[in-house]
Order: sequence, then C-alpha cells, then structure tokens
Amino acid sequence: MNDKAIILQAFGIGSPVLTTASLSNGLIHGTWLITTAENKYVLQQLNTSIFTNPQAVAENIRSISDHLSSKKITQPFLQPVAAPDNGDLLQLNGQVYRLFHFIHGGHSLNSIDTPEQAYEAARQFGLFTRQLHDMNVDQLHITLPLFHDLGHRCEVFRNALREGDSARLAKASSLIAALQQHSDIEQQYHAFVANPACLLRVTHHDTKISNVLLDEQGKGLAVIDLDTVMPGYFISDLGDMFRTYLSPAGEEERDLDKLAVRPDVYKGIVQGYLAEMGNLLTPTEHGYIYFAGRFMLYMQAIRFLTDYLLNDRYYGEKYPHHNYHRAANQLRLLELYTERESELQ
Ligand code: GN1
Ligand code: MG
Repeated sequence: MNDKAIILQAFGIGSPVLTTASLSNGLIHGTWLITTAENKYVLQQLNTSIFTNPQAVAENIRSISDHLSSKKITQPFLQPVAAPDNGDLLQLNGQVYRLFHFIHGGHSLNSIDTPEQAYEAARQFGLFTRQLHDMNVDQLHITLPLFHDLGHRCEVFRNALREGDSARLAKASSLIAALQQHSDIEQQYHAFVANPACLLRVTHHDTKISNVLLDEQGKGLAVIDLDTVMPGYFISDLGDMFRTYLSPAGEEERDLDKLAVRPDVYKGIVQGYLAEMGNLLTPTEHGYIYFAGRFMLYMQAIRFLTDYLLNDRYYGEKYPHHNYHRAANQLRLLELYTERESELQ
C-alpha cells in the first residue's frame, strides 16, 4: 500500500486508491488528487511552519462548511472529511494532513484570458462573502495574525531595511526607492481601517484565479483554498483579484514589458464582485474600490522585497534573486495600475 493509501485509510476510507496526482501550484502546501474506486478526494499536507495552528484553520473551514450546509444552498462548497479522533486533521509520521471531498464538474484556470472569466471569478468571491454575511466574524479564528495588516507589513519591511542582508540591500536600492514613492498607500490604509464605515467581514484573503472552480460552461462553481479565511476587509479580496487578474503575465514573469493592466478585465472584476456585494458594501467602501488594487499590489511588493532582504525565509527561491524579481514585477504592475487611475476609476 503506498503512503497516500495509508493516509486515506487513516481517514476511514477503505476504498482502494486507484491514482494519485499532484495538484500543487501554490507556494505553501502539498496537494494531491486521490481517486479511489468509489470517489475522489483532495489530500493536503499542511505547511505547519506557516500555519502554526492547523487546528484553528481546520475549525474555521468546518465552521464555514457547517454554516453553508445550514443554508441549504444548491451550490457546491468545500467539505472536509472528518478524521477519526482529531477534528479534521490527521497526524502521521510528524506531518499533518487533511482531506476534502472533491468538487465534481469544476476546473480551475491558471490565468485570466477574458473579462467574462474575471467576472465569474469575482462573482464567486463576492458570493462567498455574501453567503457568510450572517455569520458572526468573531466566530472565526485569526489563523495568520496581521496577515493583511499593511501597517505591520510596512514595519517588518522597515526593519528589513535596517537589518537585512547588506549585499541584497545594495542590489535592491533602486527598487526600495521606487517603492517608497508609493508610501501614501500606507496612510490611506490607516484611514480605511480607522473608518467605522469600513467593515470586517468573512474574507477569503487569497482570491487568485486558481482558487475558483468554473463549470464546463465557464460559469463560477465554487471557491477553494479556505486556509486564510478570517475576519478581514473587502479590499483584500477585491484587491488580490486586481493584483492577479489584470495583467496577462503573472507575478513570476521576469520580462516586465509583458506586464499590462487590462481595463476590460478590471471592469469584469468590479461588475462580478458588485453583482453579489454591491448592496452590502457601504457607500464609504464603494469609494475604496480602486484603492483595493493599490493596497494589494503594494503589500505584495513589500512582502516579496522584505523576504528578499531577509534571505527568502518565507517564500523560498527557485532561482537566484527570485524574490527580488517578484518584487520588481509587483512594483511595475503597481506603477502601471497607478498610471491608469483616472481611466479605471
Ligand atoms: C501565497 O501559496 P499561495 O500561492 O496560496 C501567500 C499569499 C501571496 C501569494 C503570492 C499564506 O499564497 O498571501 O499573495 O503566495 N499565502 C500566504 O504568490 O502567505
Ligand atoms: Mg493560498
């Protein structure tokens, strides 16, 4: 019996494992599609150095799943398989695993080609927050403290400017200076969170396109990867869609001339998100729609650059200076986005 079959058996699934295929394209966990004689499952080995409290993550996913079940919605959603004696987690040979029922009839994309795809994806993330609107956000654990707290990210960045690797600080000097041109984003962020009309909601916090399932007709089916679902602000979800959908070339692209901001995709994202959330957002929040993109691009550029200066502790690197190039990419996209402000607004 291979290791995946042993894990499934430990989850109480005796049906023989026919195939296992790696599904990983995220940076954090290991993910496999497991097909048994009777069913399909998604197995994940959790990265517990990033999610140091996997139990809290599992409890959040269970609360959301239970809340959606209680609403008798017809749309599929992510359902964890209970482990025998430890909530939804299985500990085996020093590793932590979880298992989900596979959502049938869905596929995910790795990039956005059309405004319609952007609309469908954005609508799914809007629907997710809307369907959980009547859930008390305080019921959710904060699984990654300060995750999208831009003030905190900027503090850590400023610390890296003092204590980071000196050769890397020298290499990144013009990138650092160019990023500092956008420090107004931090002030705007503080004004946003201090405003009582900007509300904490059930927020996904990782709205990249591969986290949405579409059906065969290309219509939105479900959102997946609920690890970072926590109380948060709509600018995180909307902003990460701008960050990851607007450009035909993604965050790994090193040829910065391939980056672009597509206004028709911007429109698709906004219309899709507002189709679900338009009535729930406060008038003040409506005024921060464009800002959401600046917020997330700036924060991701800062996160990659901080990691570069601190020798890639968090994201790792697949080639020399990888996080430098990722940061340069996000900064360039931020500049392109900022140039088109009046048109996008
Ligand atoms: C990480 O592993 P993945 O791709 O789901 C990160 C996100 C970043 C993203 C950048 C928990 O997400 O916040 O935006 O990389 N997730 C965590 O590619 O740090
Ligand atoms: Mg993720």
